[in-house]
Amino acid sequence: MKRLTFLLVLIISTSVLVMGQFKLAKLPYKYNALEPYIDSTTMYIHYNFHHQGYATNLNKALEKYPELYKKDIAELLQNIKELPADIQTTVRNNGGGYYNHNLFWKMMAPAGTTKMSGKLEKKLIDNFGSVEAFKTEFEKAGMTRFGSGWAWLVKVPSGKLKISSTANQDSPINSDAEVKGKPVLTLDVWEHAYYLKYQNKRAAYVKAFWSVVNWDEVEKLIDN
Ligand code: MN3
Repeated sequence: MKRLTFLLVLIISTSVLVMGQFKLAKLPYKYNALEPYIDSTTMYIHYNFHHQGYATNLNKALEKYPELYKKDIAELLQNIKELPADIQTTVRNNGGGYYNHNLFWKMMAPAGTTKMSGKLEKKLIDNFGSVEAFKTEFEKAGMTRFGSGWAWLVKVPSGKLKISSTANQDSPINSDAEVKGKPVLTLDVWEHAYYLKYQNKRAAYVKAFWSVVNWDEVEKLIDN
């Protein structure tokens, strides 16, 4: 009986501890759902090792400051300079990686399951002149990012849509972002996101991305 009580206390206290930490959002589709544009092995490794790695490193860095587990990740990233100095870089890089990938998975869907609505099309035309011009500018942001980083479509505070790119795991919510605002579409252009299938051909990966964009999610993010 004593042993059972001990075990129960152990299980409950461990789960309370784990519950407070940052966990990956569940992948909204199967690993092979974005084939052939994004292959299943890349999805599996990207989610379970890269994304999980950022979450694990973030949680480990916050061990000294467990009250921070209760904060929203976006709030931590928006206020990095107010965090203890010894964890600022880890939160920026690993917290950024944790946050960015949670967004990225949601912004994709199996090919053919969503379609750009007339309303969204009009919004893109209003902001960029044409849907083609929007796509070209977004592709360019992904292609010209030297090294590792992300391409973004951002809703800036005035309500306008802008395209940007960030290095490493930075994002438009960082207080020092060049284009600050709400991310409404993003593409991971780290080599780990495409190398197994596309090797050095980043352009082919960036173009393939259009087949798996979740346009419903993009529209929802722009509207809310
Ligand atoms: Mn990645």
